Amino acid sequence: MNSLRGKIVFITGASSGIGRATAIAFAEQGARLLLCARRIDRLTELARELAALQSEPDVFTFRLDVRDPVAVNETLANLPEEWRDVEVLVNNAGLSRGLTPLYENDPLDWDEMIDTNIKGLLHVTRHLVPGMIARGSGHVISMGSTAGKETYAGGAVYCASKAAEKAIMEGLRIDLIGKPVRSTSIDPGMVETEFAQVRFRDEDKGRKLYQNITPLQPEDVADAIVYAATRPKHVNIHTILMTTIDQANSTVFNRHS
Ligand code: NDP
Ligand code: 8X3
Repeated sequence: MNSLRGKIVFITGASSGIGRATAIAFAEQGARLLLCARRIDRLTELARELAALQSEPDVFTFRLDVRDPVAVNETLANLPEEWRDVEVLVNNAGLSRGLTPLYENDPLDWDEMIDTNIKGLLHVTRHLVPGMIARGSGHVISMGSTAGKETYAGGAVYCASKAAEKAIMEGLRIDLIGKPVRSTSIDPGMVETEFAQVRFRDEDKGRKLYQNITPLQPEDVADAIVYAATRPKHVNIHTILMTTIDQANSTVFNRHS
């Protein structure tokens, strides 16, 4: 097993859902946590929670909008010296907007999804991988989705963004061949987070999506992320495709009533 004790794990979008659960799961491994999101108040609250869980939590939180490439490069370049050697990058920040036919979509929603899910992932990865190569160790783990495997109605651009994540992670793996840096795509189906509330811009509608079904929980996904990161260093987990037992693919669900 690859111990992460004392190693820096950087999680984008740690203020909610999968990113938040992943921060807690890596803290349990004794990792040092570098956490960003736009909602800094949420990160401060999480850091407080981690302090209650651990005797000596080592957490550094900062505000970052991954859609802004200048901010990504400047903020990461100016991290305190002791927080720069990222061992594991978790590209988790992401979102969907809307569930309507493509020809009825608001193009601003396309920008938000593409700028976050694709370009945000690219800029953060581009900034951090050279250091991993130079130090001779690193791991890039990105959030894909069943949506990147099979497109569903109303999800053309979100699904495209996750299909892009799949291609980017495959390309990164090819480009890293011969280098001691691993790359993994974690591809869940429905996970009960704020994802649907953000998609619909409606808390009630978002919550209802997870009724009459047993969805994956953020902790299930965090567990898979930690699994990939803690394999021996010669083991590269390419993808983990995972759903609740109530989901067969992007469109087939077992609703309980
Ligand atoms: P949540 O909405 O609960 O969390 C999304 C996180 O992303 C938040 O912390 C949010 O923080 C952050 N984020 C969004 N935009 C930005 C941005 N521009 N800059 C920085 N951080 C940002 O959703 P999930 O936890 O479900 O989603 C996490 C990832 O998992 C996403 O990539 C999503 O596509 C993927 N996924 C989700 C599934 C699901 O069913 N829930 C299934 C498969 C994949 P803040 O708003 O504070 O910036
Ligand atoms: C999130 C899962 O099916 O809502 O990627 O797109 S889904």
